[in-house]
Amino acid sequence: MEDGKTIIKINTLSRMNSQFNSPEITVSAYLLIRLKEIGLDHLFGVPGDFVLGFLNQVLKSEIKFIGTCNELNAAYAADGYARIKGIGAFASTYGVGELSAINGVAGAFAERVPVVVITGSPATINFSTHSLLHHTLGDYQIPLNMYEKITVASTQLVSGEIAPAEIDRVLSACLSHQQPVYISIPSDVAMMKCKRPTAFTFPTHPRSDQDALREAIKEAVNMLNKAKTPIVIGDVELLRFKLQKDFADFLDKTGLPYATMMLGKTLLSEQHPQFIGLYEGDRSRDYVRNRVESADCILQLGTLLTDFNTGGFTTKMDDSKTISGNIGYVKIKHHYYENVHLHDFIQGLTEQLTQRDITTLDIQCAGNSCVHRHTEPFLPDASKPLTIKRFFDRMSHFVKNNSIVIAETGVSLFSAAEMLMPKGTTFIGQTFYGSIGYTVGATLGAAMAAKDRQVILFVGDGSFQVTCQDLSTLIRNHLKPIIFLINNDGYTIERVITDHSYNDIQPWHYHKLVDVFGGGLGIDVHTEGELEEALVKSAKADSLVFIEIHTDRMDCPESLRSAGRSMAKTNKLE
Ligand SMILES: Cc1ncc(C[n+]2csc(CCOP(=O)(O)OP(=O)(O)O)c2C)c(N)n1
Ligand SMILES: [Mg+2]
Repeated sequence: MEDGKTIIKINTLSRMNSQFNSPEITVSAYLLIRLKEIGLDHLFGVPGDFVLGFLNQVLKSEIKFIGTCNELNAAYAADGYARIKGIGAFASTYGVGELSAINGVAGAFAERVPVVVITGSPATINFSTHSLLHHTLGDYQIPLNMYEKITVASTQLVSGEIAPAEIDRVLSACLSHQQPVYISIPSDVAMMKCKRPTAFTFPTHPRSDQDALREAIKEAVNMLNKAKTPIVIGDVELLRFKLQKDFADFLDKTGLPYATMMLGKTLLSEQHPQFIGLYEGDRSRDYVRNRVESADCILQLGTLLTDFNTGGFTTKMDDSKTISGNIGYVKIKHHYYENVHLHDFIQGLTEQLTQRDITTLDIQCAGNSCVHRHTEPFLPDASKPLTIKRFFDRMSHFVKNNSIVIAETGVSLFSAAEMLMPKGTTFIGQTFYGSIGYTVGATLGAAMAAKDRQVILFVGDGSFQVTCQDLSTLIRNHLKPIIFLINNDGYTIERVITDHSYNDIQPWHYHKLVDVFGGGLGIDVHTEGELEEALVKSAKADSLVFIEIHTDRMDCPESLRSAGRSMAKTNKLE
């Protein structure tokens, strides 16, 4: 340890390093070596003249460039990749490219996903002459200024001397905050020489204020020990800050039951015997809602109380019974302990709490009460038109252990959230920021990050129309996700708020797109029997599979209707 930081030597430091035997390498090579060290194997992006120098160096490196059809999808792909691998990145050109990606980066900022934005900008001289080059906006600082709002650190590299320290500073911030960062490399700086990197210093967890930590743990342990029906709610910060193991150890030691919120879905395997299901206020299943709301002590760990997480702010968790541990602070009842970090807090609780008698804790495992139960047999009625309920019932039998399930905002997200995921399955949804079209890019990223895992995407027709081009990138890279497109003739999630003609879209023959884009198996499904046939064919296919599911326009889960009612109210549409 040195200054509270752990030095981790990485032996991959690196083919690129040895490619050039001089004591110096280029700024581009320095950045690429660092990205490789922190776990990046693929870089998404779209070329443009200002970034070509950097991309030429990418081609010589150990990092593979994956071209996408547009920069927004590159950002979504980097986000999906980062959710699996712990880091994601994309490269784009100045102005037109990077600004196309901005919505994808904003989503990563909101949901705490570590994405590195690399933009190739005009040569440094142009920043002082303000020459009216293509893609510029007159003021050369505008893109950087815009990105400053949605990143935790940003830099404009100006020379080979300062580039290494700047790159290290920005990448450290990305990892310690688990949020996006922005690196702008002028085209001349990309090829400037700089020093070789020494081993990267990975940021470690910040140190808690020890007195505050001790006091917070003491108070929390007291409350939990006295409680007869305590409940734990684990959520997104545990995922993002990789505290799953600490959380699992805490559950093993105490035997306490836990729920997750939507953003924290599949935080641990949903087959965990202490997992009771999703808690989302009034949108929860009865048992889960009652179990949480009648608990005499609620321990929230890493929760983010967004509208979708809280069922439209309908959660009822009395502050006077609640302990809440978050990144950087603990709140107990109505007071705060500052500078108490989540990992220290969980570890302290684990040390001091003892095993409870689980027979007294009213633990009904989630499989008994979830909406789409894999515990009940599914018997298809061949001629019956498919409904959303039946489709997701079927899917709860179809998804295999260790899959990655991705669900788009809309009927897909609200339904898939109510499936109990099999062991080892990771669930991805942009449940807070909710930018439609996200999942097509995220599927590309996740499939690239985990080639050995089955990736399943549920996406609505409206969302798919936003970003569908990168279906072709999945095909181009021989990736083989199974995509279920829910064709319900438009924006059902908006129809349940208020239904007018602006929710209609042009109907496409979606399943035929695989042919247009160059390969894969496309199947059209209207009935339960056709779905069974499609699933049999998909099992035999050695390619991407695209199954278009037709359902009624207004067919959706009750949780989505409830969300619609609450959005109508919030937006004064009633
Ligand atoms: C980029 C973006 N534009 C607009 C919206 C508003 N919006 C939310 S959901 C939605 C429609 C989604 O339609 P679809 O994918 O067909 O969902 P489903 O019919 O399954 O509910 C729209 C337009 C958004 N969330 N993101
Ligand atoms: Mg739709």
